[in-house]
Amino acid sequence: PEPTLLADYAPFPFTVEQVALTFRLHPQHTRVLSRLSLKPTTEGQPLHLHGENLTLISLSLNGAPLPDIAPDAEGLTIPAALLPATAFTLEAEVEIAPETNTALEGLYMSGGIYCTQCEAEGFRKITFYPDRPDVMAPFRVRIESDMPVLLSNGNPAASGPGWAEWVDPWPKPAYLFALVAGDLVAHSASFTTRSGRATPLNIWVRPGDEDRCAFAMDALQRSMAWDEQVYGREYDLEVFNIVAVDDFNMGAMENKGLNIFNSKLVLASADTATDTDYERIERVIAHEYFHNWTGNRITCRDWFQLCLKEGLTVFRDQQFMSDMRSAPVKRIEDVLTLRARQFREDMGPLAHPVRPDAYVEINNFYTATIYEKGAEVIGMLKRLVGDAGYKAALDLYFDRHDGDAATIEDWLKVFEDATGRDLAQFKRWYTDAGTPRLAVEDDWQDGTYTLTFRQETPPTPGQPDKPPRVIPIALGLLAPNGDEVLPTTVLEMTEGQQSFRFEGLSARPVPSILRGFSAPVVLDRTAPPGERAFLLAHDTDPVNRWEAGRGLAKEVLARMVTEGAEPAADLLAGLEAVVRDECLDPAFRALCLRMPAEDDMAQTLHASGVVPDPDAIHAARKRLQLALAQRLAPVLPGMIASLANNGPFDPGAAAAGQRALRLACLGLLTRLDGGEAATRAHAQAGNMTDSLGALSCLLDAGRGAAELTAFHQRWQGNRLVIDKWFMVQVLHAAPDRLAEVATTLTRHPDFDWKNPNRFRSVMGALAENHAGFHHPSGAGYRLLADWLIKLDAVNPQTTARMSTAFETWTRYDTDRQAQAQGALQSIAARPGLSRDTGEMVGRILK
Ligand code: HT7
Ligand code: ZN
Repeated sequence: PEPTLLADYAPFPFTVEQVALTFRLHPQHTRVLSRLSLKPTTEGQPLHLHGENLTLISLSLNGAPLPDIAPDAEGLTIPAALLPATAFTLEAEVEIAPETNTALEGLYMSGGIYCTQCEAEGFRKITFYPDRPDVMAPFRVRIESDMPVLLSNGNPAASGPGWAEWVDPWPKPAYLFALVAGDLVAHSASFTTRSGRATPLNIWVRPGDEDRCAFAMDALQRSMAWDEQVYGREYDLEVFNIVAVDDFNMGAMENKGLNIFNSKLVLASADTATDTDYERIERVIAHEYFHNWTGNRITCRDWFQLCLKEGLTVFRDQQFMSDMRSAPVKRIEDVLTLRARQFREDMGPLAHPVRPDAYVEINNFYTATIYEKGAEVIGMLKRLVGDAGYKAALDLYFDRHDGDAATIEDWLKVFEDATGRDLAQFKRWYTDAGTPRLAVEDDWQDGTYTLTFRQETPPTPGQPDKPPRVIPIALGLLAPNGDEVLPTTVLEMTEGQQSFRFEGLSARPVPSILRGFSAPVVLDRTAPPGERAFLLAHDTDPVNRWEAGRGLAKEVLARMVTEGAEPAADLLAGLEAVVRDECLDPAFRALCLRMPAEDDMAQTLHASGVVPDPDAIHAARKRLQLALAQRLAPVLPGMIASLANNGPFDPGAAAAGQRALRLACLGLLTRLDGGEAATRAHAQAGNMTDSLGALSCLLDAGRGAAELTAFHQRWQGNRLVIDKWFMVQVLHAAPDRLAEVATTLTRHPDFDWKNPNRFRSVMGALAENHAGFHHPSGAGYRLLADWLIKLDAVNPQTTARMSTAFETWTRYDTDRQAQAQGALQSIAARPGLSRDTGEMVGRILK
């Protein structure tokens, strides 16, 4: 298929003044009647409407039938000669079959509930329409069904037995359309906006799930208040509805006034959800709510501008979470995610700019680069223009562009106009792919300290040469006694090589570079011996303090892998000091104890020119864990006991941090006692975090069979918890046994592979078990490829996303490469492969 190009953008030559839709719902024969009020904006243009898999029943223009217009695979076209020069009405009736829609795009059924997913191009599977984000229109929707609850966007207008009407007064693109019909119950509350409008809030779930919505509701109320306080943005409809469904391709969707969520991002109770689940629920509830202004009121002109709404909304949800929880811990978690997902993407065959300029299938561009790097770019802008500049720019953005379908050029212009800065060079962060590497050298002479930075961005597909970018480098300097002699200062690097001098210092300082991870770059610094350990002990910037420990651990692990070195004493001593320091936040201490992930080590080794050996990385990581456990042996039992909480469950960040540190200690103790303490902890666990954490320790120790059986028995019927039962076994399988464990699980009667959550809980976890997935036999690669081939026929979107498990295949040795290439080729060769998966596998293989 031919790619769509940014350069080819042309406005739609009509405006849609009003959309009226009627749905007569039926599992196999839903009828959709549409009445579009259209007006030409350019003379003599044909009208092209998108439409896929629609059975056209009738079509008329200003009441006159158009019997000769036949749709093709992409939609229908009405020639200019048949169109009036002024406003006209086009009416169409189509038939669709939600029950057989397994792709979960358009109108489909999940557990007996009718629901929709229209972003990015799903509305064209519902009716004929200009399905592009720059066509915005007010919608009126009538739903006819005997389902008890009938919902759509906007405000409820009228209803009666078997029908309901909804009116959305805010013009919106079709991708924000939503409809839900089902046997649902609401967990309800309300929010009074700052201008005094009491707004009912409902979270709709299947009967029986309503007592697991309180946390999501609380997160929603806090999000609404936060957006008013921090961004001055108020909610703008009479009601806000959220619906949870079990079958969903991604996390959640921000449809105007009617967000639809994957149930795993709504439902939580102490006994069924982990602390990670709670945190994700809070973040995604906020994220989708924040889209009401950044995405819905101001949307994207075209899908190339996706980061305009996604990068900004991720940035806003990150700000929200750091206000709700510990800011440094949140920043560290975000940095970990960025490196694990986005750096990995940026260093491989799928690298693309934050604003791409070509795509084959837009669903393949909901990536870590668009989301996470898109958010980092905004963080850099804010760092460069300061808090006041950022606020002025955002106020101008909302003022100037409310109701628009905007571009990255519009976004940068508000910053230029509000702050007077020229952002031409900064724009490269949007147009150029790749992660810059920042090399640094220092020099000390006669009281003057000089730092010299050199930036270089490796080539990425289609972009061999990269000019220098603007890099904000937050720097602090510490005296040898640990005192800060230069508080955090932002250096602005704009050249390929640039030096910064600091005069009048009485001793050579220790630099703390890139504080708060001030730019998404790889810092290449050969630190002098002792520097990282010094920063781990003394840095006043918590993110860089953690980073020092992390850098040291990676250095030590790399030497253990490549030279067979022993675990270094300065790392163990530094970590011990942090762990014993009760003044430090337990969540921060838990993060310091977390070993670099095996995939992260493989990425680091590969970037430094070493072919990573997954078995050696796995073994070294275990040896380092054991050495740390031995070092901390005297304190572990005491810490585990003192961090226990026997009171009621508290999902807040402080209590979650204590659980995280306790489980980190339990993981280490398991390396010494073979799982004795974990067996007791599992038996006593009073919440899902502790239960699953202890079970993971047991599986790592080669135990846990009885506990697994009991776990399954207890949670049978709870889909979200059974997902965890599948996942924990795959994540903690010994590398040699991974393919066998995963294969056995796919034969389990509960393995409902058409449900994306269940599929991911086995196949996603398979790819996350680094040494197991990259087993030299190639069994992991083949198993995943075979299942992706099977899934592609029913759900291309989820298949394509999961094929990214292979994006690192060229890092490894030639035998592994041959195995992975064979697996990828078997997917690519599949007759009838979807455009989604075809594009991804093609790019990965290139
Ligand atoms: N804007 C949404 C992105 C999205 C999506 C969500 C669910 C299923 C399919 C989807 N395709 C695109 C979610 C968000 O970023 O907020
Ligand atoms: Zn989003």
